[in-house]
Amino acid sequence: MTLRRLRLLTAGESHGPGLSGILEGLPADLRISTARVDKELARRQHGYGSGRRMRIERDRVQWTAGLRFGRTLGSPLAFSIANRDWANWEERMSVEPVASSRRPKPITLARPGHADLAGAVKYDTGDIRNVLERASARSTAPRVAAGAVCRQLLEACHVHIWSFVDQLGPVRAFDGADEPAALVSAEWRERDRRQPSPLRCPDPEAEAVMLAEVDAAVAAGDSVGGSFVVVAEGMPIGIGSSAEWDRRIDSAVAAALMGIQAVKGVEIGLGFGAVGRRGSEVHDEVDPGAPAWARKTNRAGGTEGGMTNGAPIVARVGVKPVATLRKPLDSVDLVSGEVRRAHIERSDVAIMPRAAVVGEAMLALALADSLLADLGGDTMGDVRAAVRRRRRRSQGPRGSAPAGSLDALPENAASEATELGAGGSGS
Ligand code: EPS
Repeated sequence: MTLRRLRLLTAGESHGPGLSGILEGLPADLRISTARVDKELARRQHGYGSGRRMRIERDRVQWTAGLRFGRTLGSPLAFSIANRDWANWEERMSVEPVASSRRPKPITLARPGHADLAGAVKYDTGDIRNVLERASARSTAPRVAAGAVCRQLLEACHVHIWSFVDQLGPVRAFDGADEPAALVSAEWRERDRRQPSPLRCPDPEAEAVMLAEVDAAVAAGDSVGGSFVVVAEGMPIGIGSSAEWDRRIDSAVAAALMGIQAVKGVEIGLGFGAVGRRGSEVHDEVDPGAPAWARKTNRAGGTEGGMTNGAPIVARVGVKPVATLRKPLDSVDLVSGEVRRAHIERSDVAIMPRAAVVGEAMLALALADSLLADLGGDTMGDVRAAVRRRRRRSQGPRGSAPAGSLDALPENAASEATELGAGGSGS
């Protein structure tokens, strides 16, 4: 699945000199706050269960192209993020040739669950470091920077994205409620932006048990996974398409989220929870008293027929435990064929709070792309005007907009009324 209008290319090894990205296809005149991008990069570094590496890095974006006076030019936006840890790896990860006597011992014991083994076969290398450096979750940093740009575009269109951790290991928040996002308080969301809790879980009782679960995994030399929920509020109705599988908004959202390291599953709305229920317990009735075709429930997670339906887009993302274990599983040496314990790298034990921030970035990228692909626009003025038009024709039945306003009518009806003169068809 590729993006339809935007293009994002990222590069960088985890312990190389730095990370880079190019985001192409943005409209001109989008105001970009660098502080906002850096804030998202800092959020990606926060969380209980992170390894020592996060104490070394202070991720900051450095723009190298595409901006003038803080606004996009419509040209490719290019940026870099330094790896502070590079100072400790200059020889081991040297870009220039190094005599074989000075090279580090190759890594030959693949970690089950990591890219190590398949990558070593694919690239025909006897040193797994050549694979793991790029497979590292460090490569999510430039994705978060690009996502922070997309998020600013979405916010200019009144679309807001947030997330929370809803499961860590076996511990699930809100007793596995159908619509956990609806149970998160505005206060928690506000506090999460300013001073996030250690695991970014909005159910404090569950979070206390989750913290103990991380400690238990550390003590056992093991790792834990979990799931997070990511939400986008304010998407206009009808973005995506039922006309073809690769235009469905669900495909774009799932592909963007599945592309995050360690992700093994994505559910939209009830997801797999819908399969055992009758239709009457799954589909969302329109709330006749509410404007803009709002629903009484949001079990669909904001998508129907491959299109946004105006309700918040809600995706739950399942993340497997980190593959590097202090007490490693068995492996087979790539060269000697000996059975030995898998390689140990410095690593995280639990990545849930950070993975959720990456999920926000990927959702922002997918939604900004779909919005731009569907509504077009070379400038932010064009994009905003198109979003406004779409919102006008999404207001719902007559009566939810001021009486006599053409905005109260679906857009086709409105233009028909204009053509026919006041009073519409008169029939
Ligand atoms: C990672 C291992 C750890 C993580 C890294 C992902 O790095 P290191 O081997 O340097 O300790 O900290 O994530 C990041 C550096 C990051 O910025 O997210 C891995 O094996 O994927």
